[in-house]
Amino acid sequence: MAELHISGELIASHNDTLLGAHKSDYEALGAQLARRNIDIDAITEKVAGFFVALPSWGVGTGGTRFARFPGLGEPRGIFDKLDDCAVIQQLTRTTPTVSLHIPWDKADPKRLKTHAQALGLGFDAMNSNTFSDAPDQAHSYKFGSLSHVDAATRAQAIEHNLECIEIGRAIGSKALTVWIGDGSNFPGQSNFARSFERYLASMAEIYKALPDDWRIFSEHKMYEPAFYSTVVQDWGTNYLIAQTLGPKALCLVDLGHHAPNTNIEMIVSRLIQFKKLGGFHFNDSKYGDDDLDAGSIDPYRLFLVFNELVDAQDRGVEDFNPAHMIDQSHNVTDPIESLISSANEIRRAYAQALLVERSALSAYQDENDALMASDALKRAYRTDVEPILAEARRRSGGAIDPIATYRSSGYRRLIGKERPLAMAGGGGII
Ligand code: LRH
Ligand code: MN
Ligand code: MN
Repeated sequence: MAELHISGELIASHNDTLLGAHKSDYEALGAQLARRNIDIDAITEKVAGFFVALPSWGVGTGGTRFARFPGLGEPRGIFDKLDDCAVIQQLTRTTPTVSLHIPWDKADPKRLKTHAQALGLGFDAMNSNTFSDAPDQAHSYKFGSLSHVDAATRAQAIEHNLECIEIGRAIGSKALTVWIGDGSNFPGQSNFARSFERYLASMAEIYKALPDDWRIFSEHKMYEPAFYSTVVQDWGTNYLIAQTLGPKALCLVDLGHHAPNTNIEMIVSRLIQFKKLGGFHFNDSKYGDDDLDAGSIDPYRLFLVFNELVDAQDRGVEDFNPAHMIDQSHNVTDPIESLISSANEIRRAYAQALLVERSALSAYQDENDALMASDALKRAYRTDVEPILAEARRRSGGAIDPIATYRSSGYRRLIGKERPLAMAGGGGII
């Protein structure tokens, strides 16, 4: 039977020591925001209602193409991963769901559900994997999967996605995320049009099997593992996919899957405008699909993405319900600490975006006052919203300082004794 690892008393006693300073910081910020006609409690409430899903594969050490350095107490499989995710949720109250990757996390759905429920966790989108070969599969994905030239290989990849939907149905998921590694390394290696036709036909089969209340997210990525071309390379192709498949098909934006300097927030805006934004894989990057911690490299970009989301919310865009998920690879930090910090950074960007004075911004735009328009964003971004984030966590039973509380819990040391230093249970080198 699963049990929570961080005691409520530990969180409470840690919070007690910080409460005095926290209260005065919150009051000071409240007074500052009141001068801007912003009610701090209304913002805190919104922030406390914002959640982001954890990637099951993120709680193990990731690794690179060159090496993997396992850490102490690596999860041995999905049940350990869920235990680690529960610790993050207990402390942050920001991450109540986990996104599974099949076959890495394949297990009896009943056990999955019971274990997660006992930890107070639910499941977000399912992720299929046709970018690597499972030990027992008949056809290799070396030369592609859903777009493969061979019909039997495509059928196998379709079947795998259908199985992901079945597992997802049994555990309460409502979406399937499909990312494929299909592409080519040499000009001429594959026919762009034909491979895309094959991909669309395969996706149409998966779409047909989608329950009515499910959504399917296609995830684009410019390169890697294919280095000359990929079948779903950018948001334009992704939009065509979603449009061709139908209303339950939407685009997933992984922040790391674009060329450096791409204006991602504008892609987000376009997808919202044409009702095809499905959700996000949050992470940060400097060069490529670095899978670094959200907000660690370019927090302003993260804020600008959230600025678009809040703008859409404010404009009352219909059926606007993007999925928020983290997709990171942790190599030099304790993955639990990285995920705690990333969840906080994502909420920070949201809180800052909520502070943008939108009617003033809109007036500056209409007057072509570029400087003041930019300043309206900067003013929100410059605001230190940490007291709001801490208060949102505290009010929901989480920790004012989650990393310090986590460190003092000794969780990593404890599980280090239980879990032998070995290979992580799947979800390695991506
Ligand atoms: C591909 C990707 C995709 C996979 C995950 C492990 O780079 O972003 O979302 O499912 O990494
Ligand atoms: Mn991703
Ligand atoms: Mn990626």
